[in-house]
Amino acid sequence: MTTPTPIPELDDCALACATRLRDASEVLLVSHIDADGLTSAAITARALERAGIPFETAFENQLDAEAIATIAATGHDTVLFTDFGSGQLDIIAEYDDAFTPVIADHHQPANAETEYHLNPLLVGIDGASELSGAGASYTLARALETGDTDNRDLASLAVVGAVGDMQATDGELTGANRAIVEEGVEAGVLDEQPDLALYGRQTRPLPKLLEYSNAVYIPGITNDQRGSVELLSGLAIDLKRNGEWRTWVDLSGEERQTVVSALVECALKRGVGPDSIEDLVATTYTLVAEPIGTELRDASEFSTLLNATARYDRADVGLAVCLGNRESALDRARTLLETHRRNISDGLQLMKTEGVTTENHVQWFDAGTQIRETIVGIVAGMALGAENVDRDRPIVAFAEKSETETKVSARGSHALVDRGLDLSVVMQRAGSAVGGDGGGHDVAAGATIPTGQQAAFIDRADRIVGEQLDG
Ligand SMILES: [Mn+2]
Repeated sequence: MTTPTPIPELDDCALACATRLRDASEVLLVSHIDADGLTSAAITARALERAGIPFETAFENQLDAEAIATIAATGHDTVLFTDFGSGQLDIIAEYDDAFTPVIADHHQPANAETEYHLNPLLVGIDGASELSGAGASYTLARALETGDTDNRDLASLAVVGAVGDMQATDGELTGANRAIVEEGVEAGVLDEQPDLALYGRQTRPLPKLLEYSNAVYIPGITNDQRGSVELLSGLAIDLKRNGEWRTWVDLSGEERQTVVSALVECALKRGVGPDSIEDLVATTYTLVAEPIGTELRDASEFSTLLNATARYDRADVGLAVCLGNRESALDRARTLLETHRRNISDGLQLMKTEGVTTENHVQWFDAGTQIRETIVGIVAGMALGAENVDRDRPIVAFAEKSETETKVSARGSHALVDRGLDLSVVMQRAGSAVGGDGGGHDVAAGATIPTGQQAAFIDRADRIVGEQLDG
């Protein structure tokens, strides 16, 4: 591999895994279906191909006992797991006669050991904020380099994976992720700049960029189409070109500065605190080899496009886009993203018309089968910024997962987290109290519970949130 390496702590392990893969006659690559898992698969697929190692690819939403049994039955003697595998080591170990596992993951390992196990947690690197599945896969890809191959161009996909895995803290990637960013910049595939932290800089019409700015809630702008257009119209900027709305990346540096100043002034006037104002600026990661004005150019938009393919079970489409298919796969991915956006807006509309139920400390909504369980969390997060929905209470939304299971998604605000809210604890405790389980992050978390337990769950969750906010 090309030296220096980005994460020296993982070098020995990455080299051992790479050597084992090279010794295999062929490999089954199995990855998780989400933005991090898709980029993990793309990175390792590219590296295996460059190393001349034959492989097949498969995806799983959940690596459970049944999925592992199916994998074992395929008869491959080497199976490479990316973005999962560590948490299922105990089950995988049962098949040591069937195949040799090689794992590149960043999740908490189960209580079992295996020889080829690449995971930042094993060397004291945080797997939640410092290295993603795609980052672990990138480390492996670097170790798979031979002769004159250079896999550093894959750093851009590793960054898309990390961003998609929500690893950015305070608006930027840190720790081992940072080392990967630096390699990408050196390899000429990435650029990083502080910029407006709004989603859609490459593709969204300017008013939509502001209107959908739910990272920082600005009264009269966020979720307010008229307010967003009004603010922009008052500036000395041409908002349209050839009859089409311009996008953020169409603006000159000076024009961007004008918008930022106006936005900050407006936010301050409407009572947005200085901490939130700071959140308006973040480090943005640009994939410089991709065309300007496309989703692929911005790490955050790219990861959203991948998530859209994953949520509708089209991992094949997401992988093809990562691997450079810019025709049918990209078209298909964009169609999926459009469908995804329509489903979200239908979901929001449903919440708006039916209304949420307010308890002492939480508010909730049961979508039943009317919102897909894969997007109910996004809808809940967006509803939290909408009119008629209180921003001082976390929102809990239910959607049917199967006949027996219900998905729970909870979303809070940073202001609530500052007051003590930790939804991961809420989901975990209320979930296990009703016979399910849950977890996640302080501001966004989820659970799966037996259908019919919604009321009992809300009762528990309401009490726990009350304790957190009082404490
Ligand atoms: Mn991951």
